[in-house]
Amino acid sequence: MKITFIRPNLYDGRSSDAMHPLCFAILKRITPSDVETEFYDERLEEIPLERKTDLVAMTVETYTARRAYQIATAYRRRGIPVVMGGYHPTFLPEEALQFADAVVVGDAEGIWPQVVEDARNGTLQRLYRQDDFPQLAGSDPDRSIFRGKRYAPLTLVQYGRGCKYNCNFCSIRAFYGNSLRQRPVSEVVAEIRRLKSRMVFLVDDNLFVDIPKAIELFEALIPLNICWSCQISIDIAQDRSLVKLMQKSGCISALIGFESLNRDNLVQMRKSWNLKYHDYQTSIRVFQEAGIMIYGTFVFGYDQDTADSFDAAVEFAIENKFYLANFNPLTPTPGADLYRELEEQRRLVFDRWWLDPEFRYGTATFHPKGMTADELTAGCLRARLKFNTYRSLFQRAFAPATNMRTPYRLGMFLLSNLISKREILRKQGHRLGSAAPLEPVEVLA
Ligand code: B12
Ligand code: SF4
Repeated sequence: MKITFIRPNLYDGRSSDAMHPLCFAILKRITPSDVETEFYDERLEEIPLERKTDLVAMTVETYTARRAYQIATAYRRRGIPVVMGGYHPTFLPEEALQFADAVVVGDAEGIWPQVVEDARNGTLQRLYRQDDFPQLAGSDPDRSIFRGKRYAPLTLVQYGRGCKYNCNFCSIRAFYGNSLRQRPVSEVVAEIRRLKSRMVFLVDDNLFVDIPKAIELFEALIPLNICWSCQISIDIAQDRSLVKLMQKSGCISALIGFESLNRDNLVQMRKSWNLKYHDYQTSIRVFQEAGIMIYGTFVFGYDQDTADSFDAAVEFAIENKFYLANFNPLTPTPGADLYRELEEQRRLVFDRWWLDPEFRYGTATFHPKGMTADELTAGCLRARLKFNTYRSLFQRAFAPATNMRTPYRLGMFLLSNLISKREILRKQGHRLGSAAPLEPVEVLA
């Protein structure tokens, strides 16, 4: 039996910032060893639809749903069954089942071998529901599946899953519920040692959901002498010794969701804890004095935002010499409370933006209160372009404690900014999927 794993892109083209999709290294590890596997990442290569295979398994996010459904239809027309898993099918299994033969809801661990067995026996079920939150001990992603593919030169490693916060726009709580799970530190350290990578991206949504466990990890990372990046919540700046420990263990950059400069917006999105201990300026100093470069993210479209909010956020990001920054229109995704709220208030522009052929990446999907949807789209694009001008690049580069700390850092700063600029221009205004209409085909016998 042969399984073809597929990571669809947002559209039917290539990207230059692709990172290893960890879910396939996990799926590969838990696939029975007598099953042949192959893997295609549409961000890097065209999917060879004509190649013979027995089962296609795709990961689907909301932004890639339209493209995933198109690819699935192409395979199913050839009589090849398709299984989908990941965030989007977990939130909308009924929708995914219009295009797939089977859907896996939730984590793959503990359920995937059964799916493979059923496919092998021709008894594939429609829905496989992982109602549990499997323990992560023993998880050992098999990255051999990525061999020969040109991904960004950093290694993605997951320590834990879930978040203790519940921001109203975020999919994480809806996916993981209240469960917070970490892998044993010894296994994470062994994995990093084995990979011999000097640059690691810890992909946890919030590395600080359990502070004692974060400390345990950082202490174990010190002897590895690696550089690592992460995603964290800003409230951790209250504990300078912890930030120092991050630095000592090799942290060089952190993605932080600032989201808004307006306190009422933060309250509305259930993120007022962003300002619980310090104002932004003080928190930023704590990280930057420890040499940690900041990748700041902002969303626009909450009730206090107006057409003037964009420039203030860009100025803030440039003045604070952020390593990178993103300025996104608030985008309701299924599963998040925000989606239900906007749907109830009848403020959505599209019925399902992720399937709509008129939707374009980077554009508004709902009607904000303080500006028009078009102003929201234009403001975010303006902010992205302004942050990514060469003038801004030079202004931000001159930060001896962070972006210019070493020649390696400066190189990383320049390269990341140039790739980010190119990807923004490439993705902005792009339709999701290809121009082909969405055509579900009959379920296979
Ligand atoms: C790292 C990351 C990125 C990286 C890229 C990662 C990569 N490999 O290319 C960067 C920073 C570039 C990125 C970009 C974006 N990201 Co992102 N990203 C993540 C993050 C933090 C970790 C991904 C990861 O490695 N997870 C670890 C693996 C093991 O988990 P997993 O993929 O969920 O897989 C498990 C299950 O879902 C399931 N499963 C998944 N697929 C399949 C398939 C089958 C067949 C089966 C059986 C099971 C299964 O089993 C797996 C093992 O248990 C996730 C959040 C998260 N915790 O996952 C967000 C997340 C996936 N990203 C998200 C978004 C929105 C984006 C962007 C669209 C943002 C934007 N506006 O541009 C972009 C574009 C993404 C794209 N599609 O091209 C959202 C998706 C929400 C949604 N509803 O779809 C998430 C959930 C973040 C969030 N807080 O909401 N991202
Ligand atoms: S802190 Fe980050 S990961 Fe956690 S709920 Fe908020 S946005 Fe999501």
